[in-house]
Amino acid sequence: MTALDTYLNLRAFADELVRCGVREVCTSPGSRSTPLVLSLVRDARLRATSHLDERSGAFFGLGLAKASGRPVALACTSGTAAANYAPAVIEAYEARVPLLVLTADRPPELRELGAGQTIDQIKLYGSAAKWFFQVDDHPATPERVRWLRQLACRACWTALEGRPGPVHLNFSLREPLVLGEPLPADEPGGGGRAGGRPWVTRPGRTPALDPAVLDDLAGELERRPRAVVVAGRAERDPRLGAALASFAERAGVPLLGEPTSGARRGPAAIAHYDALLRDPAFGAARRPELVLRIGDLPTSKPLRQWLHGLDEETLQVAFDPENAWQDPAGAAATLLPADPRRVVEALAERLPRKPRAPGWLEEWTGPDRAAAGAIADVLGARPELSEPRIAAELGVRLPPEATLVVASSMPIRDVETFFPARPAPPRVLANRGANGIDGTISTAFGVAAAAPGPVVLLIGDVALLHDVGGLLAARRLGLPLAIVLLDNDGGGIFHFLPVAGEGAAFEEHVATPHGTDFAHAAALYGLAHERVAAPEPFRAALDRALAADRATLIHVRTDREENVALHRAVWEAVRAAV
Ligand SMILES: Cc1ncc(C[n+]2csc(CCOP(=O)(O)OP(=O)(O)O)c2C)c(N)n1
Ligand SMILES: [Mg+2]
Repeated sequence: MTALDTYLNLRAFADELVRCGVREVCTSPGSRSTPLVLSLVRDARLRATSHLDERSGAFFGLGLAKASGRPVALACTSGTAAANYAPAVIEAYEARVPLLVLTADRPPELRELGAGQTIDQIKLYGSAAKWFFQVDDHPATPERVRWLRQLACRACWTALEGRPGPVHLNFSLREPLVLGEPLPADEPGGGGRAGGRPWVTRPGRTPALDPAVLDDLAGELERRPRAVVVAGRAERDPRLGAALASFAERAGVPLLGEPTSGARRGPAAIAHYDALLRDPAFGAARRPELVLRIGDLPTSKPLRQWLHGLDEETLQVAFDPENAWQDPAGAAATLLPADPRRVVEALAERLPRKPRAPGWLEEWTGPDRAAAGAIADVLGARPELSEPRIAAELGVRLPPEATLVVASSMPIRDVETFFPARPAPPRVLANRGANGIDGTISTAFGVAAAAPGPVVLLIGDVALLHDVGGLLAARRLGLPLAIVLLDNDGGGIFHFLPVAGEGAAFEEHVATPHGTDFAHAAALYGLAHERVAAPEPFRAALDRALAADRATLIHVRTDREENVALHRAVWEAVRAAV
């Protein structure tokens, strides 16, 4: 086994990834990974970004994969380096994002013998990897090179098909790790297939539409015209939101779409369902006959409780093309393994000209308008910038070509509660597979590297500190990103929970105030820093950040107690108005 063998094998592997549609690789530094990293970054068709910290690098790759819809390759060295990929691998599994996790390892004879930086990397990510394979080294015979091409295809297609997710290949790499001579142009066996085709193609990865299923669903819709559409996070198909909106409008049924569904748009959209459904009487008076569920279950607890509380008279049908089984209450009677966009487009064509349940949609749109008015009154009466106000401002001001990345905790909830419905909303992405607050900065920079327009991140202070090292991407990769930091000096979300009554122990160990001066973080990592306290300066700072060619931290100070009081005032005003 020579370095030439290693590099011939890995060059074919990298070439095959490109043929399968991979365009991005995120590397992290190390020695054992040298042949793997050099083979990937020397393929000029792959864009390579470098990340000091594997945890950030993996979340960056996750953001790239989410925004682009393509599998992204990660490559790192052995030991705890590989273990630092774990949070992003878990999120990718839960959120069903295709990743190719390529880790370097020592050959078997050096394992469990005290060799440096060597840990057990076999199945390191457990059940979070869709597929694990141990790639041992072998001379670059024609058979071996062909097998590596087949392996690369299998890794890519496995990451993409069915329930998408991460695959993990662990490469044994033997010294010498550097090739002292030029790599010959010829490949043993003659190279890949003609015309740049992958060695193995695997068509038909999306489930086909079964006409019988469509007939059944059309029949149910006819029998049960008082239907609602509930749409949660569905990031893989950017055209789904518009299709849902036109279907709901044609059918005359309310569309309860979380902004991450892309479906908070059109005249049937009910933007303020979270506030409305906080009043149990509102939901009780509007029991639907049919619920069509699309994407993940939305975050809103009142919506979840309402869905879970509907009795068996209501038929709940959940589209589940990715085998996600998003139904913790066991309320869905049918899980459809079909592409929801193709189904609603086909269903819309069969609908009568006039909605079958006249007045049903208006039972929702009237209160939604009243809720919007009540919210605007409460927020408008306060001159200062609040967390809800920021979410509402972003919902109105972000251009359609922008992408908003939303952190877990209150940001995702405020965007769900306060984003208005719009004809063409910006794309909204969030790490909601495991609801972690980790890796959010890096994910947003990954999105910024792939999104066609400007990218904004809405994030809390604890989440920012958790991934503060992710800010390095601003300087090292020169990526523009507008970070809107809601700094309430701790975890504001916990003030909504009973634990908030637990005094000093709550404050120190749950809320975790830290007193960080974020201007220093901006200075350390080379971001512009703007501190704003009122709506007009916020809008101006946002416009500047959207136009800038560097990353900006827009810093808003808020107060956790006041934030709870404001949310309660909003909910009360909505209840009174409806
Ligand atoms: C990795 C991880 N650790 C802990 C948690 C639990 N958690 C949920 S929200 C939160 C606080 C977030 O605070 P911040 O980002 O400031 O947002 P805020 O609650 O103030 O809106 C924590 C620690 C989590 N979701 N993920
Ligand atoms: Mg906070």
